Amino acid sequence: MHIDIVSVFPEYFDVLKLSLLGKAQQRGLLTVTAHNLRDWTHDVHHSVDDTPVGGGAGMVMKPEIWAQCLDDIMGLEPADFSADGEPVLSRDFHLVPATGAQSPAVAPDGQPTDATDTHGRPILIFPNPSAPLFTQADATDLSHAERLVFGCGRYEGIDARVPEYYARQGVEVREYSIGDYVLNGGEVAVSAMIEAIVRLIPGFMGNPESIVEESYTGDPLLEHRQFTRPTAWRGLAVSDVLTSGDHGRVDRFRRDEALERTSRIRPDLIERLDCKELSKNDRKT
Ligand code: 6GU
Repeated sequence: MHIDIVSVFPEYFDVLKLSLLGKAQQRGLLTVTAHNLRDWTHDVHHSVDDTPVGGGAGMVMKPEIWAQCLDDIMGLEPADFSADGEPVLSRDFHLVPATGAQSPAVAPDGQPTDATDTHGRPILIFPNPSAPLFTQADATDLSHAERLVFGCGRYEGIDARVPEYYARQGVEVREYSIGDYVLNGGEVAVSAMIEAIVRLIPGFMGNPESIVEESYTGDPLLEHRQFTRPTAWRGLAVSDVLTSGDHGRVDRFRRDEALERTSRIRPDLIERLDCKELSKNDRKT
């Protein structure tokens, strides 16, 4: 998988070099390029925003700069709007090799420089607090993509025509929120999404079972609690069931705890549970 990220704070994504994500990059499972949106500005002040049309507080990120940047990264040519009025919708676009954000998609002779399309069609993703929630199902889905491009907005967001334009060009565009709270910009949201997606790439995790058992995968229950030794610590003991060595009882105990915790902490998840997902023993609980 190759991931491009566009942000006015590309250094923010240095954290992706750490830990398991960094190892995945060393092992060649993943490449990440963080681009500075200001590299696509032409004015002395490198300004990327302007006041909102229709008034209101804050600033909105300018569409031209975003489009020049995203065109370059995705190897798209600007659609031709020179003809009178009606936009020309072009659905064919050629992709540049993922390493060369700056490399031209089209050689001087007009031929695409990379017809092999090694990184597949990109999916373009914009973090947006007003968009649908990003879920584990989205992470699983996106973990199969060969190429993702994230555009991080700041201030009051990016001019809404930018995602609209790329969708019209035939690009798969998605917008996601990561929760019902407001962040200053898309960077934290994009980091969270990338971590959720990349750990699902086959070969990423040392122990693939740890993915299967987690909350939100398999059935949508919160996970049971986990303990390690010592079994008695500072006046708190682990349940005898867990030390009994009886795997059947341990499984039942954990399943009951998952059901109980989910009903108490996230009743919305229980309401969404398909009855088929509950076994006969579960219903007794
Ligand atoms: Cl995707 N962006 C911002 N700015 N705030 C958020 C968010 C995204 N998701 C939740 N809050």
